[in-house]
Amino acid sequence: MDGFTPWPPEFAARYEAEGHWGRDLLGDVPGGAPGRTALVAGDTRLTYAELDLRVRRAADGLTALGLRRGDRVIVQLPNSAGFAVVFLALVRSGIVPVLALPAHRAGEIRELCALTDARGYFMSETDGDFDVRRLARSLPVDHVVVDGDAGEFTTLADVEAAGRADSVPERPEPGDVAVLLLSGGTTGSPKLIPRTHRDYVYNLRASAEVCGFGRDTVYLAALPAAHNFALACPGILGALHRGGTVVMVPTTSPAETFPLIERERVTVSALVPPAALLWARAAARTRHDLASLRLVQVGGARLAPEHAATVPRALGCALQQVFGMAEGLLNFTRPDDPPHLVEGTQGRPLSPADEICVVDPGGAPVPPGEVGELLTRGPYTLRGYYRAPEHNARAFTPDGFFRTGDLVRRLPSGHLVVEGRTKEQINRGGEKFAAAELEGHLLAHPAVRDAAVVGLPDPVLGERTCAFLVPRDGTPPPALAAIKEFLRGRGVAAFKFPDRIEAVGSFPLTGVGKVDKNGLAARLR
Ligand code: J2J
Repeated sequence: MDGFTPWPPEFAARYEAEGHWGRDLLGDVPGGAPGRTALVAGDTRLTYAELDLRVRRAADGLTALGLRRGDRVIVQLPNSAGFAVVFLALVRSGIVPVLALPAHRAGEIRELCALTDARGYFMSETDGDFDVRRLARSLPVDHVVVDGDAGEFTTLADVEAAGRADSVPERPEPGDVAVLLLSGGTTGSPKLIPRTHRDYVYNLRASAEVCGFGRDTVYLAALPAAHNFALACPGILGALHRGGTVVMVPTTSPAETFPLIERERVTVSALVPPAALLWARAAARTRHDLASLRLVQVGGARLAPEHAATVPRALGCALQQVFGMAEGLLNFTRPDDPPHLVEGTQGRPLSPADEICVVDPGGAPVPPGEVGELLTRGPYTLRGYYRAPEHNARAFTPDGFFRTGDLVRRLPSGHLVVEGRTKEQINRGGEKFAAAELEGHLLAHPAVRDAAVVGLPDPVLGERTCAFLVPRDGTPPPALAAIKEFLRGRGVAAFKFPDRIEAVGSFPLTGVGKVDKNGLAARLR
């Protein structure tokens, strides 16, 4: 596939020789006994045999539509049986899903379409105020497939009905790109992460091993399935690989998840810190039985050490901290780690082949135990973003280490503590976006001369978004509500909306003439 940076041959040979990379394909990952329950979502319950049948028909139906190995399609589906069927059918046929979040809106979907030359758009029925059909009509794709009432488009059910269960599809190669994941972003335009069959299979298999997933695992996918954490760390794919059961729900809200935990005897789930806090609080007064829960994985943003102690106590299960990234590297605290490591660190690398470097701003390694930027290289960490050569020249060192933009401290045990970041990204309770992206939208507002987006500390979200605006001469600064309306009109996902607007006359500058964002944030303290 064009725009994909492969691992250098000597690294590929090593990852194969060491047994990290095999020949298995992502679409063949489900590994449960035919009669066991693979998937529960809403009113749908599928055994492994039923899931496989639906995936085989859908894969053939997609080929009948004219989609081919290597084609890209945008998938924007909530946590549902449809997501699992579409995802597995696509990767089995070598068609590459570009995983958009349900929260994305027309602006983001259009950009992803343009970046990937997508041939298809997979969506669900209109949700709330989002006129997804109007968007679908305007996209330059050959196929729109709807999970639900399709109107003028094709339904997923039609695709499955048109497909034969006994046809033998063309199979991708293990080194092919299987899926494109969305990066949290640090620039004005979206960045996509190519994950190959062999690196992603390794990712989910090794994660399932570390987390002890097995046939008795009942995994609740409450974070968006399009997110790496819920998809493959070990997530949905890890649970299916080990023959467990996946329960899909499109929200982390206790009102919806707790009844499901009780009914399905859920054993494990993954959460971002704000959701974990919500669960801990709700657990104190719930009438639902959560005793089946054995493990809650928390990651995506910093979990405060005091919460790390209270969350597992309130839920009556073990905690695992996960410091991961869709780009690759995953760190987990381990089941046999002592409490001070589980509560006070974000885990250690998943793989013995993960290479970790902690460096100062000049790129030199810092003394052991000191804070520096985390660089990494390994068998499931990307070597380049998709179709982004200029950005890649900055995001990687010449010897292929990915510059994570995270500031960490490494303990003698190898565990990492996340201390901050260098990248200009907002992490609002685990939902990420580039400051530059929001600034770009704000600059398009007629009353805005300059914009700087900064994350401010927040006790629940970790961070909330403040947009500092320099109004144009003679215009009053726009109010927060007006800015949100403006962003909605531009098709921007709501999680990128600022929580607060501050009008200023000018921006303070750093010594090298950049906007001093620390200085701006300090003004509010
Ligand atoms: C502090 N910051 C964290 C943590 C991620 C598992 C878990 C998370 C993600 C994820 C993921 C953090 N403490 N525990 O893909 O498989 C911040 C860092 C990191 C960025 C990556 C997974 N866990 N972060 O969050 O691609 O800044 O992946 O570089 O969405 O989130 O974001 P993302």
